[in-house]
Amino acid sequence: MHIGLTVTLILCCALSLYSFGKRRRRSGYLLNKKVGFSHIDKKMAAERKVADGNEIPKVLEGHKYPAKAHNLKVKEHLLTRNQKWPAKSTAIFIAGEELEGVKYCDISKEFRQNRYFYYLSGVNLPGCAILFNFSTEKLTLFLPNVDWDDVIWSGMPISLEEAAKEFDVDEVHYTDKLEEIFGRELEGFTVLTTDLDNVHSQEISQILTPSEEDLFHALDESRLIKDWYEIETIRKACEISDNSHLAVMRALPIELSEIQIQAEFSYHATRQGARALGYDPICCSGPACGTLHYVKNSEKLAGKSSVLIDAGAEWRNYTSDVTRCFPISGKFTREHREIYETVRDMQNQVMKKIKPGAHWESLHILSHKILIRNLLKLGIFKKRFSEEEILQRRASCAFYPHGLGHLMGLDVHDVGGKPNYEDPDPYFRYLRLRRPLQENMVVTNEPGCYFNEFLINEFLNKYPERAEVVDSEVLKKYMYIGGVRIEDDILVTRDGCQNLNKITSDPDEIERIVSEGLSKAASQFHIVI
Ligand SMILES: *[C@@H]1O[C@H](CO)[C@@H](O)[C@H](O)[C@H]1NC(C)=O
Ligand SMILES: CC(=O)N[C@H]1CO[C@H](CO)[C@@H](O)[C@@H]1O
Ligand SMILES: [Mn+2]
Repeated sequence: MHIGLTVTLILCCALSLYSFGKRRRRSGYLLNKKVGFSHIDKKMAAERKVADGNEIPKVLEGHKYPAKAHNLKVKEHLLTRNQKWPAKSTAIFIAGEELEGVKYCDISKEFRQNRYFYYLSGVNLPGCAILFNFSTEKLTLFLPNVDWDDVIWSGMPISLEEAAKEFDVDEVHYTDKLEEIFGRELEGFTVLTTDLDNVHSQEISQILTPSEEDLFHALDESRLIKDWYEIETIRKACEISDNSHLAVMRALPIELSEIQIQAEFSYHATRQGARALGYDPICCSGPACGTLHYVKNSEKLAGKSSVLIDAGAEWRNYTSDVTRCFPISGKFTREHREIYETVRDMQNQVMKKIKPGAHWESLHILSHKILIRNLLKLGIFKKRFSEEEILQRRASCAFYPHGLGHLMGLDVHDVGGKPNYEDPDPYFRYLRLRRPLQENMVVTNEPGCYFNEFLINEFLNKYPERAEVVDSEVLKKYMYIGGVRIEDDILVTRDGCQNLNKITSDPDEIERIVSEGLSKAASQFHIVI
C-alpha cells in the first residue's frame, strides 16, 4: 500500500480512537483492521452523530467562492495564448443557464448551472450573466430583472445588495442595465463569449464574439488546476460519497434489487447535504457488472454473487466519482476475489506512481501490464505468451476497454484532458486524460476488469491474434462475475498524491462490513417498507 495512505490510515485510526472518549467524530467511518469493525460499529451506534444537511467544512467557513481569482486566471491564460487579445480592450461575458420548462405542463426541468458560468461567478441562480473587463479587472454580475408575478409563488429574489455580499464580484446590476453598459462602457472592446444560447438581445449578440477557441482553451486550462477552495469542496463531496458507499455495503437486508442500492446511496447523500449526484449512478449485479455505463439499475440481486456501484455525490456543484464492489453473500467467491485482487493491484501500483510529471498514458499502460500479469497467473491468458506479446496484440482491452481515469471537478469528466476519441489504438481511444500530471489536478484512478460477451466479441473474437492468447475454457469460469472496478478520487500533490476517499477497498474489510449488515434483520434499518 502507498506510504501516504498507510500513514493517513494510521493517523485517522489513532484520531478516531482518541475522539471516542473526548468528543464525537466529525465524519464517517474510517475502517481499520486493527480496531475491528464491530468494535467501531458498537461505539458508533451509541455515539453516532446525525448528519447535518447544512454543514460546511470548517476551512470553507467565511470564504466566498473565489470567482474573481478564476477570472484572473482565465485572463492570464488567454493573454499568454494569443497576442490577439490586448488586455486594454478585451472582456469576457457569459449568460448563465435559465430555467427550462417541461413540455405541455408547468413544471421546470431540474436546474443545472452552466459550469463555465459557475466557475467565473459562483452563482447558481438561473437567468444571470457575468462580465469581466480585462482592462479594469472589474467583475460585474447581472441578476435577472424582478418578475413580480414570480414573487407571488417563489418569494423575493436575492437583492442587489445581498448578491454583492454573497458573491465575489465587484458590481451587481439587473439585466435591464446590460444594453446600456455594453453601449457606454465597452466601446471598441472585443467581448468574448462561449455561445449565444441565452443571450436574448439582438444588440448584445452583435457585440459578442462567440465560440472563440482561445477562450475555451483559457477556461479549460484554468479549470484543470484546482485551487484550495475547489479542493476542499471536492473533499467534502468525497466524504459524503464515502459515507453513502458504506451505507450501501452494510444494508443488504433491505437491498433486494439494484434500484434499492441506488435508493440507499441517494438517501444518505441527500441527508448529508448533496443536492444532486454528479452523474446517473451505476448500480449493477452479476453479469450486468460487465456493462460499463449500466444505468438501468433494474435487476434483482437474487441468484447473483457480485455488486458494483459507481456513484458520486455532488456538493456545491463539485462532484466525486467513486466505485466499490462487494459480494452479496458477505464472502467473495474464489473467482470474484481473484479478479478483485487483480484490479486492486492495478489501482495500487498506479497510485504509487501518481505525481507531477507522470504521463497518464504510461500509467494507463502500466495498469494494463499488471492486468496481463495477473490474468496470466489465473490462466485466462495462456502462459506460453509473454506479457509483452499480449500487450502488443492489444488483447487486454477486451477485459479493460476504458481509460485508467479522468479529470474531475465541476463536471465528472472534467475539461482539459485533451482526449482523442479517434485514436486508432484501442488502448488509448477512451483515455480521457492525455497529458502529464500537474500539482492540484484531481483525477480518478479507476482500473477495471470485465467479462462481457459484447466486449469479448468486439475486442477479442474479431481479432484472431488476440483470441489466440486467451484460454476460453478458463475464461468461462469468470463470466458470472460481470466485472470489477475500484475507483477513487486522487489529488495530485507537490511530490505525490492524496486519496480524497476514505471508504475502504480492502476485501477483508469489505467482507466484514457486508456480513455485519447481513447479520441484522430488515426491521433494524430505517425503513417503513
Ligand atoms: C472596461 O474598461 C474600460 C477601459 O479601462 C473602461 O473605460 C470601461 O468603463 C470598463 N467597462 C466596464 C463595463 O467595466
Ligand atoms: C446540485 C448542487 O449541488 N447545486 C449547488 C450548486 O452550488 C450552489 C451554490 O454553492 C448550491 O446552492 C446548489 O445547491
Ligand atoms: Mn469515473
